[in-house]
Amino acid sequence: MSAALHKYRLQYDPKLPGVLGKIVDKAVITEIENGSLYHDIDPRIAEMFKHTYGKPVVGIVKGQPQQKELVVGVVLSGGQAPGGHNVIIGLHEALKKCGDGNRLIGFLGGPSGLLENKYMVVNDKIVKDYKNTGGFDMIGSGRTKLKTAQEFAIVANTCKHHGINALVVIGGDDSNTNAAVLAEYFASNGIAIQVVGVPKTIDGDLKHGGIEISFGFDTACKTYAELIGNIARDANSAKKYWHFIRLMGRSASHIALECALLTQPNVCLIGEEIKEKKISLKQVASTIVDSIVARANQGNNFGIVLVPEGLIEFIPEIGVLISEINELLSHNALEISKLDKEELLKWVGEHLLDTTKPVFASLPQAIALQMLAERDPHGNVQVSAIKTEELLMTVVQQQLDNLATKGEYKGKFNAIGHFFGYEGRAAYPTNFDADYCFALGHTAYVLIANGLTGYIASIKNSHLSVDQWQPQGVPLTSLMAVERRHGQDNPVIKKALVDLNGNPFKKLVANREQWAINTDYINPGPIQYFGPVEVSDIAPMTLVLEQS
Ligand code: FBP
Repeated sequence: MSAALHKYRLQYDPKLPGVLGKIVDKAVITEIENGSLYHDIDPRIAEMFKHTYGKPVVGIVKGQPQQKELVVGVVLSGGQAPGGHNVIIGLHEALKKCGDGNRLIGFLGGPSGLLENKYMVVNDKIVKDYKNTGGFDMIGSGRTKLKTAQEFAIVANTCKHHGINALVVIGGDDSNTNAAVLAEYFASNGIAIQVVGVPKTIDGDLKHGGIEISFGFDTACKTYAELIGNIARDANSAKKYWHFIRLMGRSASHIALECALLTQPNVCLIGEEIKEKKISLKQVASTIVDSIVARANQGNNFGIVLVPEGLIEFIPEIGVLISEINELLSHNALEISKLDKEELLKWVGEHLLDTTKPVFASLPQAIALQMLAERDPHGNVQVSAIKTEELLMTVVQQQLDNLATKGEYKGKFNAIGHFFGYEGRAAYPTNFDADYCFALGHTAYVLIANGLTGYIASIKNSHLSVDQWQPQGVPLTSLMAVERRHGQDNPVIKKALVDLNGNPFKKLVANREQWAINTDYINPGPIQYFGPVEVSDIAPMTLVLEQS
């Protein structure tokens, strides 16, 4: 805690749009949009959320001072994302500005803190060391999913015990799904506790019409891009390694795409494209092989390949295999729990459909085992534990060996695998994330003070300068779909995947043939917190390309 940077980050005052900075105590909501919001929503969502469905997007304008005294609970949920502390501090500051009796209670270790009533009162003393810092260590986080009516009742009791009027859930798609379900539970049971979400995830996939970006994406991508840029420069200096770099992001490839736009690697695979075009594992490997051969012909036996961690699920034959394994594991949990690793491999191999058996059998054993690892509490396969870069390195090596036997490849292939994920989740937030999170915390306060529930805080025009940001509230049910998880149909917030018609992907497509052959790497360098705004206050490239 004593590093010089830490001291200077504590002194940074996050910027706020006027309506939140100067008049937060008089901020009221105004309806912005309703009609078009629910066009594509599965009709079952209206049935599942009878009390919270169908509300409008709301904006924030100047009105009358708020009167009510508020006790607010806050919980961090899911994986770390830089900026989470600033959401809490933004909420705390707004509560402080708007009433001496207002209080903020942080539940510890994620949603389980609500079940176990583990908490701390957030006050000036607590927050003083956390302003503009990364990580979630102020109150901790966790992945507990609140599922049963019994758990919801416990949460209600915990909140009543503290006199809580509203709960703020800072989380990704799964956690905000939890927030929506909890808001509906409270509303349908006549419990006067509001629930408001805040969009968090480095994955960048909690992004829909009303939500332009989730916090943490910017800092995580800039951290990875620095590392990729350094590796690319090392590769171009030593000229002897191909680096296969897998990047976090669970399903969506937003992180890989943003990092590619920032660093210009030789190959960047996009899971969504591979799924759409039904590209097989062999064909994915041949794309890389084409670049390796072309570069070897110029004497360049080195290069950079970016691999999104969710790629494995998007390769059609492996996606089918994973869905089948998900169903098998969820329907036979008891039988499977008694098996050791070898027995489990054999059991799954025997119980798969005849069409998928050969795909499973063709995988290196280590990868097959990684695919069978325990699902997370939301039923997701843990893609961060599957070493897709190594699978690709193996298949690429096989294809190069074949070409070499035919005399069609004479280069040298030395591959090194990397995985960047945890390295970026607790970094000091960029100025963009620091400001964005502080504004989201204030926005959550305004939604609560105006009596809303089942909403998520968001900022419109976030690609522009902070004075042009427009805070708003988006109804959570407008983001929802019905999906199959744990072998059942459940309401979930749709993950926003890479849009193949969107500007960021088009920019990659326009350049990737050149990047595959040339050495056009960009080394963006480390995140800058001070200095000219062109280096310290840059919005994520994906956001800028999408919004402009
Ligand atoms: P959230 O969706 O909760 O923000 O987490 C995202 C993520 O960082 C993914 O990129 C990654 O696959 C996963 O969490 C890793 O989970 P864990 O922290 O449990 O290892």
